[in-house]
Amino acid sequence: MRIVVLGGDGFCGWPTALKLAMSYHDVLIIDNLSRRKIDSDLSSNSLTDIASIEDRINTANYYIADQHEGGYIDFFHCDIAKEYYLFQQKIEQWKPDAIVHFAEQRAAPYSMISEKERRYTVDNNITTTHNVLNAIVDTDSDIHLVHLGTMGVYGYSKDFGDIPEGYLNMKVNSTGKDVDVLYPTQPGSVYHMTKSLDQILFQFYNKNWGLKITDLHQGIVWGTQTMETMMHENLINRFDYDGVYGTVLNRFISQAATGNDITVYGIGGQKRAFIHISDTANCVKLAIETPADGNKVRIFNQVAEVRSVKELAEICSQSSQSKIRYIDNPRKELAENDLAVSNEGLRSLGFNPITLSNNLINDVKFIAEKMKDNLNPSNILTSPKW
Ligand code: NAD
Ligand code: USQ
Repeated sequence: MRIVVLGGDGFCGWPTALKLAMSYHDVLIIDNLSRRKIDSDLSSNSLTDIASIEDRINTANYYIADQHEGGYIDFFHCDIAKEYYLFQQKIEQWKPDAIVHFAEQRAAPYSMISEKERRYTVDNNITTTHNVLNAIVDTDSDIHLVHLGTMGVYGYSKDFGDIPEGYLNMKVNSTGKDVDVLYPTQPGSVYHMTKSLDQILFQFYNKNWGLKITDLHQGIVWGTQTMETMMHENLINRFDYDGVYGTVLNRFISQAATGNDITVYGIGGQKRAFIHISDTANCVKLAIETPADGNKVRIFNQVAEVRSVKELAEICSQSSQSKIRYIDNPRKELAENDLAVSNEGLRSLGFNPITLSNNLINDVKFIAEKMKDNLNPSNILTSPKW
């Protein structure tokens, strides 16, 4: 298949693009490299030394060609929010069967720093998603769009029982009828709010133009390397550990690997859904290879397991000298929550989740230890308060 990966230079996008190209698909990455710029604006960095996009692509194509005929990666620099006509023309010219959309500002803390970041996150994420939908309508409405959404659109509670896949089945009091409604959103940050708004755009473009859309509501991704990114040092994936972009488990593992305290916010009673980075790539591949029809937006929960923050901190502290430090929670969130999530949709396509194990944690710890000189301790507690 011909697949465009928007945001393919990022943490989830790069290993996914590699996986797809190694699976004989032709891949075009479109990215404006804004994440690399945000790193430098925040004086932050990936713990791993990531190669330039040019070196990534050249090395990837060398390894793909060495292993088999078929499959390659190309790159096109474009700001999808600001350069609509350039973007639309590229899609028209390249003729993809599917577009995977990772290209959004994805950190909740970043989206809550100040009005500048709140407005940037809304402008960038909503306009990017809307432009992608328009490019599909204007080019070929048969292109299957696979979007990376988030578990955070649901909020994190069992108020309506186990979290279903996108739609809540309920009985309407006045008519007594059973209906499926889009699950009521409960975003906890401006970033999560943009993902809730994305959902409305998908519902409308599907209803009006019959677009084929899969929205993958993904949990917190952990890990850093996949089989493909391990092939050469130029292919190494990024690893965020800072207080703005670093996500909880990768932060805890890197803190444990470098002898820093493990930073639990509040009492650590928050439960969240997690998925390993290799499974991000696996699930996107499954979703692309079994496309949605245009009858309804297809929503899957892309998660492997639910864990509490405290439980993760204890696992990381047991395997290291680091102690757990409880910090006033910079976020507005419940002190504790209960959570259960269905992942039947992807399982029905063959998803067999990788779950947390000491072996896997050790793989990540190994990278963190190897790269520990890159960790700047002053970047650990940089979250804004909201
Ligand atoms: P990332 O910041 O590492 O990557 C995003 C990429 O998109 C970057 O390379 C960036 O340069 C690019 N981009 C952003 N705006 C763009 C624009 N206007 N035009 C072109 N390129 C643009 O983020 P990630 O962790 O890889 O996340 C990818 C997607 O997956 C996001 O939509 C995020 O919401 C979702 N997701 C991530 C996680 C996680 O734990 N990392 C969990 C759930 C969902
Ligand atoms: N937390 C700590 N200590 C830390 C960092 C975080 O206790 O050092 C806690 C937070 O308070 C929160 C939980 O860990 O309760 C998760 O925080 P996070 O930063 O790992 O995740 P979050 O902000 O929710 O965002 C991440 C990604 C986002 C994605 C989301 C999936 O950055 O792109 O959408 O995970 S989900 O959480 O399932 O909505």
